[in-house]
Amino acid sequence: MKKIWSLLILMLCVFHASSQDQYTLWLRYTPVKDPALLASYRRSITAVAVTGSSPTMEVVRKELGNGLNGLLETPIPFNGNASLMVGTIPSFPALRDRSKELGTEGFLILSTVMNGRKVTVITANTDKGVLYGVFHFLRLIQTAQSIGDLNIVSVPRVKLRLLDHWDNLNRYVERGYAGISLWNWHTLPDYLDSRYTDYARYNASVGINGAVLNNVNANAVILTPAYLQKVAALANVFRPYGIKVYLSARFSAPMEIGGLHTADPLNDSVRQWWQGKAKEIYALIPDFGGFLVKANSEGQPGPQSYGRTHADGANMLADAVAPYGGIVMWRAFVYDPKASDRFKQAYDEFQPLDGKFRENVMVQVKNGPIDFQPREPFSPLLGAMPHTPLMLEFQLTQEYLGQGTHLVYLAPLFKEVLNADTYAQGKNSTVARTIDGSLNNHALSGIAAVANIGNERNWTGHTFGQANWYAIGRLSWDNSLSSEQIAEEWIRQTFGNSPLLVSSIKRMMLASHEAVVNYMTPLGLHHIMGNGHHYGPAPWGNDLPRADWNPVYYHRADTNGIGFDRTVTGTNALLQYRPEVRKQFLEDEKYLLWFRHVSWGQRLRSGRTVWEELCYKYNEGVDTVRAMQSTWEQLKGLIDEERFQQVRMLLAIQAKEATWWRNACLLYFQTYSRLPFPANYEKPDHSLDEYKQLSFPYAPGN
Ligand code: GCV
Repeated sequence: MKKIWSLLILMLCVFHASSQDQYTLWLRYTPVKDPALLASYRRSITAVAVTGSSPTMEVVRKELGNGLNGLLETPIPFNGNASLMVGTIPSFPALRDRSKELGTEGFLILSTVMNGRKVTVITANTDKGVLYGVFHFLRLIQTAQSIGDLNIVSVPRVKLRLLDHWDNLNRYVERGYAGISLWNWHTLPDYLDSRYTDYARYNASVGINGAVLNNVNANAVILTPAYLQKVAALANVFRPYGIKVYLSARFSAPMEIGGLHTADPLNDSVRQWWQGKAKEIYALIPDFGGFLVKANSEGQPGPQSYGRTHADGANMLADAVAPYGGIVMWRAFVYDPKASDRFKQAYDEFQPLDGKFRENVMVQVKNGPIDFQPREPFSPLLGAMPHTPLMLEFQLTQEYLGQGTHLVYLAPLFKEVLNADTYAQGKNSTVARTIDGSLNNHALSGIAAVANIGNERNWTGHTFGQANWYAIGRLSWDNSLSSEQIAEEWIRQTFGNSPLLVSSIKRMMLASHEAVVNYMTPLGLHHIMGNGHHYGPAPWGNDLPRADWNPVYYHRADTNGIGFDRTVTGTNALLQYRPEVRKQFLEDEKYLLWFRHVSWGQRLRSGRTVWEELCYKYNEGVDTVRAMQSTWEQLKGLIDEERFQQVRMLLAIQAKEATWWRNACLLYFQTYSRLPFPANYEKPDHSLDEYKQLSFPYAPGN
């Protein structure tokens, strides 16, 4: 009987431990398995000394305590005889010279000799820098690296590294697939859920230093006194972790909550209202980051309603927050049914405003010209506003990339954009250099990513969604890291250091972005998904009142061919890029249908015709997902059963949906190409009509 009880208790512990595991993301701090490594770590870290007493240094102490005790499976004393010494530069007079290299957030991890003893020092100019250094040090141990001889200087390339939450005040998350919003506005400010602290901690561990708490489709209520108290409570929790809060501001707030009859940015009462609001916010939150604004876009109010420009609107808000060091992030995501091509609109509206924004305004540009598609050419604005600091916006939540159920590792997408050359100032004017401010000497620089986080126990719903959160933090900090390096770091910390696990999961992750491009939108197809919820394929979609909402607007398939002619014979959107870029986009078949309408019979580099290549690519996408499934199957027993089964089921959904995408799209395009499927291709399991009949009134996130 006693045995049965012990067994039951053990089973409960195992169950509990495994469900805890997913909550703890990449900070699992499980004991180092390799005995030789463990012994060497234990020899190097016999005791720790942390100097400093701020709330951030308390976090440092706690993190080191938990981290080292967990990893080394032994309590590490915190005392003066330390072999690991942690504190800001003034604690280490001998290292004063290194201060210049580190800026306000960078850190130094150094193996050195002090007072005749071999020690490791983690230092920085600020407490926040020390915290980043500590997380890095723990990452080295978690990923089984040697810590014997370190001289690491790491400084973030980009200053503002933000998550944008599209969270509504009723906790519904627009395009959210991981539960409801983390922010429980109803119980704030009195009840501080421990998840708020954990959220800040995980962000800090990958270098994220800001969060826009509410949806860009904003509700003015967030700016009322009661809600600002709630925002301030979150800011207090986040502060020790170096995370600032920002808010999406509704442009018409002076009317909705301020009782004014206008929101005209040049109106004195409006200007005063925003100044008063800024004063009120900064009294509560002295380090408030600033405002994010979506204006004159998808029904949101904005300065154009008063005949004013985006610059007028942004500058008015910028003036209000400037006295306190705040900034305004003004989004360039605009499109209008009157435009000849949605692709061109952001450039047409914003490029002429270059140089007209205040110094504390950043224009926030989505990575592509349309809307977070599986693959987009980089937005032409990224090479066209040298006088304005541009903030790059990515999307972690997979609105167009399989939503909550597809395993898609996004670092390759981020890297493709960051590495793209705009040629704005000759060769090597990459998007990365534009965004980190080095190309045009901007003091402000930033990357924002639409969060994929909700209140699901494992934060992101899909375990592999965690990798995208991780990746955006690491890449915003250091855009020279490769997708592969980041994947490997994440896998080792999340699943362990077993070589088979690492290599197999990495293979799956690195193949996954190209796979989703292939099974959804190969060869440059874009925006052919279901209406509204954006779930599943609907290339036939043509019944919405605005042309630029309909998939047929984007693929332009007819009996002659397929693709959107954006060359000089079409909308000439290509002209928004430098000649070198134009040439590349015309040559690179990855972007073929973004820029050209080509005949079904045209031969491509592979020797296949456009129709054959489309079939080939769709099929390749499906095959890759099936290969991911069999790789995963081989990992049974090497991963805890809970995660193994979850990912297995999700991969099955992904394989089913990839097949659905392939079949529905090819059957539809075949009505124009009038060509057969290549011999021995898997036959579609439904007719085109059956696919068209599918309806998903309750698909999430809409
Ligand atoms: C927050 C797309 C999404 C919208 C989103 C919008 C934006 O259109 O479908 O949900 O709105 O982008 O980025 O503002």
